[in-house]
Amino acid sequence: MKTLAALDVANIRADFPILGREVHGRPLVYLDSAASSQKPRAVIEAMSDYFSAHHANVHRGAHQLSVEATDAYEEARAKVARFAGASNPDEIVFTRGTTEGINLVAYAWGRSVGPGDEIVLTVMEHHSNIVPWQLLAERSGAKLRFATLTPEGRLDLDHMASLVGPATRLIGVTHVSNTLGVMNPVAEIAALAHEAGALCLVDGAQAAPHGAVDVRAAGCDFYAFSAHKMCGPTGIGALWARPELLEAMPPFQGGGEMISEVRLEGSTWAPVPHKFEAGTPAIAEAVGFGAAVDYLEQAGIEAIQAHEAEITRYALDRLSELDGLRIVGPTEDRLGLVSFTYGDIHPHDLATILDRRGVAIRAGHHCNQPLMDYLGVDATARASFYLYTARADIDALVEALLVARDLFGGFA
Ligand code: C6P
Repeated sequence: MKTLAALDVANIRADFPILGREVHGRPLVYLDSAASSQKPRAVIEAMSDYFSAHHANVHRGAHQLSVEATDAYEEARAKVARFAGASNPDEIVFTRGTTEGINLVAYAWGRSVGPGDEIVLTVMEHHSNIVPWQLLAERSGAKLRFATLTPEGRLDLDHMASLVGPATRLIGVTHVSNTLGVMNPVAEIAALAHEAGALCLVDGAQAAPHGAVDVRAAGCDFYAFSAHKMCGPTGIGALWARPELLEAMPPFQGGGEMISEVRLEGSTWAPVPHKFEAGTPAIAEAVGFGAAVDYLEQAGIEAIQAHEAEITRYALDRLSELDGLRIVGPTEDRLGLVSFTYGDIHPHDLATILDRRGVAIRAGHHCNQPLMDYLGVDATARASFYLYTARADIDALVEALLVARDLFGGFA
């Protein structure tokens, strides 16, 4: 049996320059990777090297630098395609991130949606996978329907199935919830969509960083994710789509790069994926995205997943020792993040107190307002983990939470 080499967290941490800094005079304890991960030196240097030695615009010039920039950009696309399990780099459209990927689908594919059509979503969706569909519903007259949760805080698949019918055109679902930390069975959901003659879009923003993206295994039609949550830069992400859908869909934005020919009477489009990449793209960011994929693969996706499972278990165990702490969502099988409330301390106050001790967590609705409404809470605190998270980070979190409780004079 193949044994898995454990992640060398001390070595991994040394790759992330920012983890060596202090905040308010204390060592940084970064527990906000689900909002955005930190960047390893390999990514920072790849982008710096690109600007120092290779930069020019892509797909335009016949000169050497333009050729080098184009090669670097397209090489990054091939790496991202391989990481996502795509069959071909042309199935990957570079976007500004998950949000833009979903907007692209809601706008371009959404042109075929009309009155009487239905889009099925879930109450645990991030605003990025709700608002674009609300805009589409306004434009088209289509109706949105929302699947609810089981009492444990997982997607209620039976309820979702009851919403799907002949009017359903698409099911949009998050692969991993950014508040509940649960992973949804996307292959099963895609099959449900296909049985009804509908499509399935997966929001992979919180799954891709953990190496959980395999578009073929997911069996879905669209899969969107962001580089900045997976060790890459901000301003770039990927939308994978089935090639025939990319061929059939009209463009999203118009401009340079996305055309074949432009005449005053009308224009024709560049082949996919360029049809969906109007204007000068984020070239250095694509290079950084490719370097991030290399970095994660070198660290070892399975080793990262094993480390995150272990650290999440440790966090759940340590947090459950605290009186007054309530985990929001399931207490088992969470992927890399824990949301909680603590006594009657408002999560924003909690985050501020923790910050004074160098501990960075997120507090608020996490762009999940409908989920907060559904759960009957205003906000939660959230600690999220990644390949560089050490047990000492969790211990520092627990210690800081005890300090916060004492500051508030304990709980009734
Ligand atoms: N969630 C969080 O702290 P962008 O901003 O486009 O890179 O990703 C949007 C997005 C979409 N779906 C899910 C499930 C997400 O978690 C996010 C980003 C961050 O939870 C910022 S709100």
